[in-house]
Amino acid sequence: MRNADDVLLLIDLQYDFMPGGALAVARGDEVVPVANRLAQGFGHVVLTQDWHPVRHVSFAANHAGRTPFETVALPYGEQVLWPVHCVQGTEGAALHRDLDVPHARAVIRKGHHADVDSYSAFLEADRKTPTGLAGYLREVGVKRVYCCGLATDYCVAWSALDARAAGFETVLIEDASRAIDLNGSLATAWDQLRAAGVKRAQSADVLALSV
Ligand code: VGL
Ligand code: ZN
Repeated sequence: MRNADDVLLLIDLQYDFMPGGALAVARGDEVVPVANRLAQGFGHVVLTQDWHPVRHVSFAANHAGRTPFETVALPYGEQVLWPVHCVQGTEGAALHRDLDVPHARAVIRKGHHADVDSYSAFLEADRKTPTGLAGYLREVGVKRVYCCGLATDYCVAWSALDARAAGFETVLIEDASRAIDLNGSLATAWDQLRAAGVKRAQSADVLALSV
């Protein structure tokens, strides 16, 4: 079992990111059993849920003449336009039923402001509105954050970079994550993660307590 100052952050294990979902990540369902195994080794687990209002600014359907996977310029920067996904209260926004983490202590819902996206579990896409997760983790004495889930190159990478920026030692568990990989986004994400000092690990090593 991991120390009390470690947390496992399981990102967006929701139906819309699974094969057949609105924003399907290839082989995204394969990470659920890996996440379950990892969670058994952690006393402290936190989940996230992408949780958008139906009029969310990240949905291509809310921009006349735009189609998914194009980008638009928004006041806070460039935004990829996505298919409608993870709408609050829908089946697609629900956590996968096979996720077996009854001891998860908190669920952070993100992307709930209609005008701002939030890939990161820590900071919204305006890069200044906090979700409160950093404060919560600090208050309960967490020092190290293990991140995994969906998608490696968006919500997992952004969460890991922000965990690191908030001063936590940060590890991204590669085989417990799957990527969207849009226009080279996976390679770019790994470059940024490496430069920021986020460690790259495999679940077997994390379970063996060697990372
Ligand atoms: C995500 C795109 C849009 C993710 C969420 O969970 O990686 N990606 N919303
Ligand atoms: Zn989203």
